[in-house]
Amino acid sequence: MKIYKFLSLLFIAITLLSFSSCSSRDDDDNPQDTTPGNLQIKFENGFNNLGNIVLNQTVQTSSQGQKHNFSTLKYVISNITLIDENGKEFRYNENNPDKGAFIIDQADAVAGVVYLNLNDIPKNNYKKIKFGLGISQNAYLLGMDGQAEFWNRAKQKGMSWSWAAGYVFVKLEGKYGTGSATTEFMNHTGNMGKVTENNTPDLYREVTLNLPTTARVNGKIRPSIHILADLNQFLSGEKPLILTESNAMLMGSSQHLVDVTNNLTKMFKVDHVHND
Ligand SMILES: [Cu+2]
Repeated sequence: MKIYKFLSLLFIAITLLSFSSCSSRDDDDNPQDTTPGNLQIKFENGFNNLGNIVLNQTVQTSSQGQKHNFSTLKYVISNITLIDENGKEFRYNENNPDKGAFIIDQADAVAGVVYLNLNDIPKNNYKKIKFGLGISQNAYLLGMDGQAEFWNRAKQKGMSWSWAAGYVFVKLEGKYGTGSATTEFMNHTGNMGKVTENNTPDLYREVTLNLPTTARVNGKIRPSIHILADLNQFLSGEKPLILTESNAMLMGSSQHLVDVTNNLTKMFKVDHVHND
């Protein structure tokens, strides 16, 4: 009986040893371990000199001296792409709005931050992030059936017109004025349906941002890319804009909204990356 007891103890010891050598092998540095990971993206909407935007509360003065605030601040992000150290791209559900498009709504912000959680990201060290502001024509042209889920979500969030017109890309509403912000405005940007057929501007824009530190995605670390959006770009951007009676209530892709789009395209920057 004693020899059996000894053998079974030996067996347990060997099993334990092989387990521990196994677990020491799937370290972060093991190139053989290709377990995909998750990634979080944080969007923090603010005025760079005032901090987070509180809807109906935070009042900013534009470079042209106009007071303004926001009651609604929403935009669509899609076609998120991660670029590694060698310039290789991972495209997250490209041109598939049901899985790869998101609505950033300041009303959903928790302590100033709106969170996106992406799953099944290939293990890699990423140096850049690229994303679309709005919905690309390639995605829109899939038709309503090709994006029924996201189209419904957009509807619920007030980020759609009729299907023929399509999505609202950026929805800004609030008040503006000289001495104080008292006059209502609404600037809703977006494409007027099929832009080539309708001969209208395409307001979909892609933004590429460098990461100040590498985002190390693997099975154990879920990095978080913390993006700041500086809404000063709206009126005080590359092209300073003044809200007037003629442009304060606009929807679509007219020239003022093209200007707004071009300004907003420059509002994003990655402030920092968390690797934990
Ligand atoms: Cu952060």
